[in-house]
Amino acid sequence: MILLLLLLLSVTGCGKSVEQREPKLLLGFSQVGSESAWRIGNTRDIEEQAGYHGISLMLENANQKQENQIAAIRRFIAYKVDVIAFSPIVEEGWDNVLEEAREAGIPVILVDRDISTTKTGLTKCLIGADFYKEGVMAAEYLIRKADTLGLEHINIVEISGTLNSTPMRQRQAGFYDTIADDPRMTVLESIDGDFLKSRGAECMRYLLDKYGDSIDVVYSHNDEMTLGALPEIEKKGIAPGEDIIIISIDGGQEAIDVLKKGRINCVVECTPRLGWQLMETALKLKNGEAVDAVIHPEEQVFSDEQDVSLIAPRGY
Ligand code: GZL
Repeated sequence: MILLLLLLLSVTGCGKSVEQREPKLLLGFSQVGSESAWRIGNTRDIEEQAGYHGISLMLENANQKQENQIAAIRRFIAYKVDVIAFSPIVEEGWDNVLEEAREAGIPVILVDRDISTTKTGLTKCLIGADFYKEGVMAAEYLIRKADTLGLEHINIVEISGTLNSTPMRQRQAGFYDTIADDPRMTVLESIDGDFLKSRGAECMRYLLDKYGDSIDVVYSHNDEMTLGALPEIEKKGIAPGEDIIIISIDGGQEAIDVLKKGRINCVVECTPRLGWQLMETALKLKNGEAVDAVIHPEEQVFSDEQDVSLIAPRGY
């Protein structure tokens, strides 16, 4: 009986671990880079979820270059992967390579960021945050804060993410649209910080030199740039979170720790945990099942309006 059972297990593969079983599909994923704690957390989550789902993952890091992403997608096509997924560093410039994927019969999933195209059917699904809503939530916090403090005129500087990327365009649009009708609000200047900590510091130095203590609010499109900006503010003898309202986006552990210390006033969450949805969607496409065109994760706002000591560990 034991021999029969062992023979049965070896034939059906039931005795194999997930790693040893034939992968359910081969997924090619082109990642933007490693520019932030968010991005690193996103990569880690995708790798973990591929393992849990028994999916073989070919993950390529583009190191912030669109040409590297295009080359990676072409390699995935040549390798005949079952599904291609990528987070487009910017919205334009993808039509040709995505038409090549379509001609090869390989479905494409957008993760995190979107593309801009006049063509239809180049991708099957977008799994990522509602960045416009993140911008709205950031502005709604500022309006509440201004009401609470009784501020009559508010000068805002914006440190934006990578130009022409979906998060940069939509976080800006959501924020601007929400403050548009508030006569107290003035945006002094918006400057490209490219989602990088070093650029965040450079941008803040420039803005402080130009506008000095007339700055009331810093609206930063991600935590990395915010964390680069804070020491530049403090070098001027200005207390971030007190003398200047600091609003950031992502919600990584380092920024939450700084929020708890009162040096940031508001952090809008942008979850990097997109891996489970990606793998579930890839499996549906492999099996010829319908998938949703857009999948947005739930997201929240952390701010000095709440008991920040209760915020659980963030995991990225
Ligand atoms: C947002 C993601 C952004 C993060 C940054 O989903 O595209 O890119 O906000 C990251 O930290 O660089």
